[in-house]
Amino acid sequence: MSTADDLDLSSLADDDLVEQMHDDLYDGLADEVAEGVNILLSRGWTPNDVLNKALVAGMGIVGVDFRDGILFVPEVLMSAKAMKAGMAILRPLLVETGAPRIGKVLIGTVKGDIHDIGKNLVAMMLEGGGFEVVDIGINVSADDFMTALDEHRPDILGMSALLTTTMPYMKVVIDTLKQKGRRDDYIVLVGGAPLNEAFAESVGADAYCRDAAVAVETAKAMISARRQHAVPAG
Ligand code: B1M
Repeated sequence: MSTADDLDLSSLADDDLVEQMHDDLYDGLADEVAEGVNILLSRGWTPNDVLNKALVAGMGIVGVDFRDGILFVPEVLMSAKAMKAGMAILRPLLVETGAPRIGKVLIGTVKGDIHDIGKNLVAMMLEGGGFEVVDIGINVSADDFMTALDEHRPDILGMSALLTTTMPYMKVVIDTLKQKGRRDDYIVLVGGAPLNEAFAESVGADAYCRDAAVAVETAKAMISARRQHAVPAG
């Protein structure tokens, strides 16, 4: 199914609409994806369900065909743009929280890597989970991480990598922290599709986060454990 100009998305039942949104994401149709998001929200879908069932699942289909050489970079860039159009609508809904901030997270995608959809999603969910988030973008060098850590003094450093060729750079950043005697100043969380727990351990991170929800849970648990173990001053 591909979106014809005269297809009225609002006439589709939920399942068909979600399927159509997967197709529209695949075809890089940002306006249609945004419209689909708004329709699902107006039908009472939670922002989380729209995100996971319509957008993230759709991006998974794009990923498979990219891997298999059916889609190429320009097409996937269009899909990424459409994904971001949908995420932009969900963002204010996912991050709204009246609760006091429970900690600060600085997050970036490591040097050599420009994938940012997953990182942006993690940043959004952390904000929704009550964290202040400083997102320093993509292709971030160890020096830039150090400068940003000095400037923002977060509790948690989060790093993202989507390529097997860039994930080892996380060790460069962590080793730089160690050389400066600052490794223990931060909880270091890492994530990205090619990573796993063993990798996180091997580079000296505190934890691997499989997805955005796990990132929020892990960040909360680790902040609370660190605060419990902190020796009171005086
Ligand atoms: Co790229 N790409 N890409 N790509 N791309 C992958 C990653 C790939 C798996 C596709 C494939 O072959 N199947 C493959 C990597 C293979 C490998 O290394 N083993 C690949 C490749 C090869 C490339 C290029 C080299 C292609 C080329 O040029 N020939 C090139 C590299 C560019 C570079 O970075 N230097 C490239 C380029 C691109 C685009 C620019 C076209 C585009 C990125 C656009 C953008 O991000 N703005 C793109 C995309 C979109 C993808 C796929 C299709 C989708 C990634 C995505 O957004 N997923 C991807 C295929 C795939 O992953 N299945 C692919 C959705 C997102 C919600 O999931 O990012 O996994 P994810 O994030 C999750 C978790 O991983 C976790 O939580 C997130 C939310 O639940 N998480 C964290 C992520 N970061 C975290 C940080 C944390 C915690 C959790 O910190 C605490």
